[in-house]
Amino acid sequence: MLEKIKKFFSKEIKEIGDLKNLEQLRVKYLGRKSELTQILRSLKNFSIEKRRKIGPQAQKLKKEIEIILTKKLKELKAKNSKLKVDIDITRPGEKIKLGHIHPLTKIEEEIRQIFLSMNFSVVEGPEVENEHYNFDALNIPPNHPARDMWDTFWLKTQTNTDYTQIDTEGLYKSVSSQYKSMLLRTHTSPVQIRYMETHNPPFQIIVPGRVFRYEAIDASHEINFYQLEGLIVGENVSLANFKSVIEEFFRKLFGNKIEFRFRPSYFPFVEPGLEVDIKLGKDWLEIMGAGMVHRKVFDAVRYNPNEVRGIAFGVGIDRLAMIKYNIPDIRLFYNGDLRFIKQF
Ligand code: YSA
Repeated sequence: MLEKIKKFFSKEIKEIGDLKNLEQLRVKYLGRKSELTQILRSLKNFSIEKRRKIGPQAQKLKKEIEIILTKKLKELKAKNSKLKVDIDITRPGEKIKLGHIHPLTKIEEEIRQIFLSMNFSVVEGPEVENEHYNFDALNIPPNHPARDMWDTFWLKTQTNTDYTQIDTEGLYKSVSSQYKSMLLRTHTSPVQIRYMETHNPPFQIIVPGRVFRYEAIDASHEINFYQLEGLIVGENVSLANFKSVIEEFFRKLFGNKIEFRFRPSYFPFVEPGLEVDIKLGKDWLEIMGAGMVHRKVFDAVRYNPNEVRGIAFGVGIDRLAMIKYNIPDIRLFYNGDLRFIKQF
């Protein structure tokens, strides 16, 4: 009898596919009116011998059936919960939030691509610099009046006290030829020196990067902004090369409508020096300093000034972005207003 119950149960459980049928099966085999329950209940009417024989077997079968039913119950529940996730087409979709690329990142990438297409290599340098690379090697020795062109964030370092001191007028004064005062770079030009120290001409590079100046903020000046340095060094490099590179760069970045002009200027690390302005409405906006690399700069990196010539430029990336995207105030780039960023 028990064998028969076991056989039928084993067969039927295999065909169960949902919770309702499983419950019916449980009632059929373990319910009050089930054959097994009847057997267990009638044990008391059996002889002792029979009771001893059938009792444990019936209990064992009951346990087995319970275990199998529980296992099946778990299986069906797990299947059901998976099904719900997969097929609940009434659930509202989740909106995917897309980030935006900052306009300065966007224009920098575009500028990189333009110069890469003109065979320039992209180089980077440190934002925390020392006085030697930011000034001295660029022909701006201590106390040179041109240092005032770059209002500097100086950093307090231990080496400062070793090699520099504050003089009677409260000015920073170098007391050793090996001084190494640290600062936040005021322009990307120090990377010119770093690159030339470790590479031989001919080459043409650009250096995009963040720079810092301790100066008053207004619509076109920030204390933290971005520059792109350019440097071409070779045997027959001239200002004509500079003009053609810059013209092509502007045409690729702004299209043919842009109006710009070259104007004589002064930087200690070039001779001659010039600046480039772009026309904005009725006004001109200064965007770039440039010139022929000064002999003293070549001396500092141990190039022979009689053998090589170079042109260099430093352009404000923020100003280029202001022109390209028609942004009236540089501060918009840095105030973190998402309404502004989301337009790009
Ligand atoms: C000049 C000659 C070279 O051979 C190479 C590079 C240079 C540029 C030089 N290193 C320099 O920094 N010149 S600069 O002070 O006139 O700055 C260059 C450009 O950076 C400016 O034309 C302007 O576009 C941008 N700039 C300067 N100060 C800024 C600024 N942009 C935003 N905020 C400021 N405070």
